[in-house]
Amino acid sequence: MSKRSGVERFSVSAPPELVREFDEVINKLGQDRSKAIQQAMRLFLSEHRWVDGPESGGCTGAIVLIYDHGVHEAEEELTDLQHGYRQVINSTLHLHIDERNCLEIIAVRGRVSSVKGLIDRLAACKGVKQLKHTVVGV
Ligand code: NI
Repeated sequence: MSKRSGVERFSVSAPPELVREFDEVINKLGQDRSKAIQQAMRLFLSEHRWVDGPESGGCTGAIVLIYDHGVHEAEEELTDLQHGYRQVINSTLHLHIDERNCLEIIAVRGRVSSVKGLIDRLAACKGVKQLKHTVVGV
């Protein structure tokens, strides 16, 4: 590692296929590797840093998930789960993407431990294909 005028250099190991795909997207966007890695690091921090706070600390944010409502009991499981976490869910926006897929945006505010628990349990639900969240500690 070497330091030079406000930047720190470091090397990273990654599977060649991941590097190839990464470079392809970077080239299409007209960016360079360093800028893209910095952006990825900031995203990583925003995704994980809020969990660092005290268990009793508060947080606010949004969870976005895409799921297949055709999967047996997926809808019921997600609804039951959200009822169980109603103390941290401010509102839920539901969009029917197509015949099978749904997108839900869940606005959350409450204890870090509860929001973390909700995210973990949503991610484990049947039919959930994608889950992302943006949460900040308050
Ligand atoms: Ni739907």
